[in-house]
Amino acid sequence: MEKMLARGSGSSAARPRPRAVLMSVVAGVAVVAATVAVASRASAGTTLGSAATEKGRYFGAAVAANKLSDGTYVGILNREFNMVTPENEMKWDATEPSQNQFNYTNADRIVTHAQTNGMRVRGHALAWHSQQPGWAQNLSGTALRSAMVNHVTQVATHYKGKIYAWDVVNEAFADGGTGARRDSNLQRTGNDWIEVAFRTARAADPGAKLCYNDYNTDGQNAKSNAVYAMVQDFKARGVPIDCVGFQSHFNSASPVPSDYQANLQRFANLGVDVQITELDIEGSGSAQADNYGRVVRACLAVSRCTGITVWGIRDSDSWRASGTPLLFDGSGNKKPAYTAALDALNAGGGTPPPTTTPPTTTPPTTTPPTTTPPTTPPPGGGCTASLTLNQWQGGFTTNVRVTVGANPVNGWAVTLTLPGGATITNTWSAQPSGTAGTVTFRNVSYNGQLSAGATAEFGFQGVGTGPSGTATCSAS
Ligand code: G2I
Repeated sequence: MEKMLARGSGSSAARPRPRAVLMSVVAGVAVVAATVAVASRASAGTTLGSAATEKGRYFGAAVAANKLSDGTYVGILNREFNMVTPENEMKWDATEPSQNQFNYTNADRIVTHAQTNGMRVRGHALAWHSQQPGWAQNLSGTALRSAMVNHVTQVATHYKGKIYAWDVVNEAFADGGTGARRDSNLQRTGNDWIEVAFRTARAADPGAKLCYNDYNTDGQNAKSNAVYAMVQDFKARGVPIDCVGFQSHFNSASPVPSDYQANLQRFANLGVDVQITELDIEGSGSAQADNYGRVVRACLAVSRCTGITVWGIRDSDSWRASGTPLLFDGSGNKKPAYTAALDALNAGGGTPPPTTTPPTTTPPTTTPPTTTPPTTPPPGGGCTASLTLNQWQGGFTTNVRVTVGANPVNGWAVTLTLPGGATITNTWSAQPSGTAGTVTFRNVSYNGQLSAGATAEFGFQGVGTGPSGTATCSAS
């Protein structure tokens, strides 16, 4: 108020001029009105993130690691958004440029930025036909299937506990009216590649919501019907899936569908969360603003629509920059579309915010641990090993927990026998003696020295039937 008076009263501040007095009175009325409003309903959010939070949702943006040094960009990101999706940095070509050589540098920068600034992270994307590294593009059959399982396991394990939701599989259905799967090297490994990816992701990070994500599925059509049937089937058979992402890239050729909300709702009715994951709407002015308002209202009207992510921050950051599809202009100014989105978030009504049910932490198809992990260290030194098996048609992942007894150890070895026909394709955090039959897994350099009662975990995956039952553990 003092600033307003100073600006409005020119050189004479001692005695307010009539206009300044009027402003004081108007401001006083505004304060009273605001107080009444606060008393009757939740206060309006002043940013996209805070307004969405008041509706029990998040508002996110796709973020590029190389823009985190741009002050304007980071200023808007930190002020407005409370969820981030790495735009390219978690994709297969970025995280595993050579087979089994992982590079998390740029993705880690985004995750660290998010954590430091109180934002959550949507992981994007574990298995996708596009943006594969060259070595994966050249694989097929069992080799590609194993590489995919390894990739999902390694990346989801690296980010375990840090990801709100993973786009486990992206864009696996074809466009057009067939409702068929998209042809790709992954699809040619067998129709079950999607459920294998989901089961593998669940085994690696049981706390992350697992999503299927696609475009041109925003309204009811042959493609979204096919995704719907897949989700329905996964739910019926206990394949772990928690959410469906609707990319929502809109333009004049692909406008916001009239049945957008109804389509979100029918998926939600299958028992999954729905999310708007890559929103951008080409255009400008009030037409663009109206469309953004419609999208936000559709999400708010569906109680299991847990949040909205826009695919970039400023128009100049967009993959479709020429279509000026985002909420901030190239200089970082708020566009009418921003105001429409914020106003829609702040408007009354809508259904109650979604319940924040955590994903089921036990994969429905996971065999429970064959030995109960000891709650107290085994007496008299040594170690014990417990196995958790995640089995699917044709393949498995086994996680092993080593627990040290009453004396510290310098190393450990776990021996188990694989059923006939089973072959290990990949091991992490241990060194195996072989790939079939009776195999001994020894500690690697960083997890051999353990204090009394401490635990270490390692795992392996393979084709065929995985081992269950007990494993012997010996300490040195
Ligand atoms: O295509 C829009 C999106 C559709 N849904 C899945 C998203 O992952 C996808 O994102 C876009 C990124 O926004 C682009 O930034 O995916 C494109 C690739 O499919 C990304 O473009 C690529 C360029 O094609 C590359 O030349 C470039 O090296 O971005 C790379 C990194 O800047």
